[in-house]
Amino acid sequence: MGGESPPFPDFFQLVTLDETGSTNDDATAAARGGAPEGTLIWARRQTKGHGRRGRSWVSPGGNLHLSIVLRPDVAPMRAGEIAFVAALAATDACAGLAPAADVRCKWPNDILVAGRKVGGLLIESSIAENRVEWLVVGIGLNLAIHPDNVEFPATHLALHAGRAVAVEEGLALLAEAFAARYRLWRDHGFAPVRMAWLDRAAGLGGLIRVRLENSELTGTFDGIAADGTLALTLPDGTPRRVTAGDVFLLDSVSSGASPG
Ligand code: BT5
Repeated sequence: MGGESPPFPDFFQLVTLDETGSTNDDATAAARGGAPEGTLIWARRQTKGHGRRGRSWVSPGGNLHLSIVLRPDVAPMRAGEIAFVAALAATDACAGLAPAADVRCKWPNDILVAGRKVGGLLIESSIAENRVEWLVVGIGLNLAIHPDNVEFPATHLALHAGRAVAVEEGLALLAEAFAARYRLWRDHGFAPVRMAWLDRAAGLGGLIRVRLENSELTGTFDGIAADGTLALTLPDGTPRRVTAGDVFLLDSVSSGASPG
């Protein structure tokens, strides 16, 4: 709405939809059909937006929902690094929209503002002949509205920006940030991405609970390893690595609040 937007990065071929089931479903179908790197599917509304493990993602008009096709041609073990690239891009966009807000990444795929979930990431991939054939990076950001009846407390950006945030503005900022962070990763590898992510990590050094498929762990969040796995120390001093799970922050040591 009239605001100055940066030019949309050349990296992307933008597909705009008024409504769809899920941009991730559309983008994975497009990737299977040979869509090139940089294909970006943006929908104003999703009727079947989803998160991990079949969980649903509330996707009303006014919020941002998009999925990007990537073809980085790397070994499969590097595919997980893209979640950190995407998290950084999403936090960049949030920080740009709400400069005074405390914007954090929560492992593995949450974006937090003021300790509440403002966005989420869903990465899907295909491996062929021991290379990554394609990746789809789905990003949902609550700009205008958030659901209340969710497991992790949610929020939306306009509340923290102190003004309405047009979805076109969010799209432009996110696209610009994504292109820049992806370039950083392509040119310099995971190390600078990991450092930047740790700089924005929620709960670092604090107590966390990690919900695994069939069990739970509680321990101190030490950071992420060079391969992107979560590193924590159990109360008895045992170090542990976790590749997949849900993290709950049990205190707020580095959530941006002044340390207690
Ligand atoms: C995520 O999953 O956080 C990943 C969400 C990815 C959504 C994007 S939108 C564009 C693309 N197309 C898709 O279909 N998906 C991607 P997960 O960590 O599994 O969290 C899901 C949980 O978050 C749900 O079970 C709810 O509790 C909660 N939730 C649902 N909608 C929410 C919202 N709008 N804001 C905050 N929390 C929400």
